[in-house]
Amino acid sequence: MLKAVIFDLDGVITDSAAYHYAAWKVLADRMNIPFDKSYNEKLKGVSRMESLNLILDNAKGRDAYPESMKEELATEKNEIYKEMIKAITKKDLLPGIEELLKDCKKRNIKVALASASKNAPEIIKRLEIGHYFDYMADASSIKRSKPYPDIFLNCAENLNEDPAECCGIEDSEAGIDAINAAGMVSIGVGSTEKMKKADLILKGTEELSLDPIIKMLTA
Ligand code: B16
Ligand code: MG
Repeated sequence: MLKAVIFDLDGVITDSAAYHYAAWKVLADRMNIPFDKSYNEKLKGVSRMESLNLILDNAKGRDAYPESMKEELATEKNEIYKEMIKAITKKDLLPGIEELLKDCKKRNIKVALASASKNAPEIIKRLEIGHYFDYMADASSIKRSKPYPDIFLNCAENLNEDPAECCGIEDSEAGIDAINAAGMVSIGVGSTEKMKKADLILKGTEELSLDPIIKMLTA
């Protein structure tokens, strides 16, 4: 039985991944570090500090910068990002997401959020979808970030559900690895190449629906 659907935020519920890229790009350009959209794929689902480390690897290397400076750089990026996400409204929900949330509620399937973003509560508020969630993981209290399963297991535990009866929806490779490691059914939104480890691959969020997921769990 499908008991819970656990959503990633950036790139699944809304395209805040585009704002993450834009904010990191401002920082990288200011520091004269090469950074482009293809390299940005590595940052998806990864924590703020690890994202910065990956960017600094393209310059003098992550170990060449003192921790205090890295804290400042991460804060600088976050300030730029926070300004950018002020533009987010309900209209920025990706296609099919609100329908899926409503369907979960109708069928008594629990809903949780497994986002690595410390800005997740602000974005959920801006999208006006907080009332659909039974649980939202607090990114700052999760020790190991994706691809470790911790955030997905934290959701299952707080929902009081067996991970084997949960599914996770992700747009990043690190996220799919995390769902698989948690022993849940993994739904990947994106290209077949990037999502190849997912149990079910969908081109876009408009293709999301509960029946194929339920079928996979009962097969
Ligand atoms: P913040 P998700 C992740 O969110 C993003 O994909 C990743 O690019 C970002 O670095 C991370 O959140 C941390 O975000 O700096 O806002 O705390 O995809 O897990 O919803
Ligand atoms: Mg994501």
